[in-house]
Amino acid sequence: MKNYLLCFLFCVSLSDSVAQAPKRPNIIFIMSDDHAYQAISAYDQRLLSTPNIDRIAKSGILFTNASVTNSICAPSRATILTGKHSHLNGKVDNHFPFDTTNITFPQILQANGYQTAMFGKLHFGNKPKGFDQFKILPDQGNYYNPDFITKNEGNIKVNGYVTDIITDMTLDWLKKERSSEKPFMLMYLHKAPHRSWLMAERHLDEMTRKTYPEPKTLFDDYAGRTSPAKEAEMNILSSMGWAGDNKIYPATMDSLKIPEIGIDKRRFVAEMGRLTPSQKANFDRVYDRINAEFIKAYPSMSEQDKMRWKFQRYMQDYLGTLRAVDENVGRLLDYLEANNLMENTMIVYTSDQGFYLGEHGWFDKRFVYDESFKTPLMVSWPGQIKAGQKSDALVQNLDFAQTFLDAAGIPSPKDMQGQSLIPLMTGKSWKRDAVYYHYYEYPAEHMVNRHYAIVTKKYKLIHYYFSADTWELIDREKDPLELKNVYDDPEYASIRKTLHKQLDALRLKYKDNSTISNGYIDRFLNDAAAGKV
Ligand code: SGN
Ligand code: CA
Repeated sequence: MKNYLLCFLFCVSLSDSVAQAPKRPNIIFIMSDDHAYQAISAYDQRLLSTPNIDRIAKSGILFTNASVTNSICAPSRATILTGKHSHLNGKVDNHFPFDTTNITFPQILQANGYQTAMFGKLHFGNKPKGFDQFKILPDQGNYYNPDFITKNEGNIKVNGYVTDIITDMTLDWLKKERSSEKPFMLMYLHKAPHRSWLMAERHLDEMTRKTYPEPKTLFDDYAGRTSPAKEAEMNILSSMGWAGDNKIYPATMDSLKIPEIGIDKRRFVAEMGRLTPSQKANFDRVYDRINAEFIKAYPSMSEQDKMRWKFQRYMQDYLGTLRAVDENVGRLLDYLEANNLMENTMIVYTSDQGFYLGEHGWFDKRFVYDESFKTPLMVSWPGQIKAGQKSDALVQNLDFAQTFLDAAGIPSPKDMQGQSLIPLMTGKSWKRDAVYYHYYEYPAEHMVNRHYAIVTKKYKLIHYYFSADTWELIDREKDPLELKNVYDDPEYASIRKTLHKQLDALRLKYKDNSTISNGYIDRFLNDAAAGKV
């Protein structure tokens, strides 16, 4: 704590000199929630065209190996803000409030003369520090007619669609509140495409008629890996709700005698209950059609057919929410262009983690396997970052804080654990051979066992350690679909030994000796006893 403060004061004391430096850049951090890189056309054209998000990649750099340190929402956000791994910033899981004694990069930027604002999803259980303005969703927020916690107006409810509203708020701030005297740092944080995947009314007709290619591993039987993959509760067929997720009416489920998965029907009813009569009429029209077709098809469906049907419905809704994200990113970029704000602005597009779009039969995230461990990342900064670059460097969400401080010419606190990406993005030398990963939220929704891992460009060495105690070694080059654990294969004996050594060194470097002792389990059990989980 003392260190944080010392560093904070040190950085503040720099503000006088730094404030005079010419042209400190504006920083716009755009982040969506659960946006898989497979659903961005700059990465992959099979699923969705995202021409506006792609504009950022085209005018800057696209990272193909960006990853998170802990693939879950609030912990990822805490790592982004603090530049520290979860075990040091304390936000190991989604359940408990963020420790606001942490010093975050927005606080440092603000103290050094930046105007700061945040709009959208934070998911911390408390208000952000270091912001001149904020309007944030409480907890996960809602897609329709959402509530907001605001800095100056208390709690408000705004009618409309969340992705449009967050953008309206952001543009309003740029137009009416932005100071021409100061550089700004703006966090523009979408709720979409988070579950329960409600798209904007204007996309319903078009997006619910599309079909999508299935991933190669949709019918993964998890045979090649240790038990956590099989035990996770995120298989589309067995864990995705017919009502809450796929929008089959509870009455349709009853008439077809389809068993409910979790509190699936209640989730659907609650979502629909938020709609205004005119919004509801639009959804009813589309859902009536889907239900009528389903009632005809269901009696002759095999288990494989059901999986295929659910996958298609999932893709329609998930990708449907992203249509509005892309349109709204376009609105923001258009505004910046029209107002000469592109030139001296660093723009980042990323997600709080990746997401499974049917790979391994899954939805959700949490695992260190690629689709949730990796996250989309692209950065533009005209004049500083050359357009049209691609990098496969092992960068992480851990690096944002130091990157932004570096861009502003402010030294980073010594206890931040990332690395500024500016040398890398501007063609100077930058090196990292391996990254560290640690996921904790178990037992919890989706039941992904705790694990930590070292990831290099060639291998992953993973230790699952709570409900199971198993090791996995994945050869990323030979087995890009990550289906085969070669930990006990004699051919990999020496690689295994080297990776174990590297992993030990990385845990030491990042000061992580925590496994079950992080206290999460005790808090979880207490919460469960109090009926909060
Ligand atoms: C909700 C979702 C989960 C999701 C978590 C965490 N269930 O609980 O599927 O894993 O959020 O997501 S839901 O039925 O309530 O939609 S995170 O992005 O916030 O970490
Ligand atoms: Ca998320």
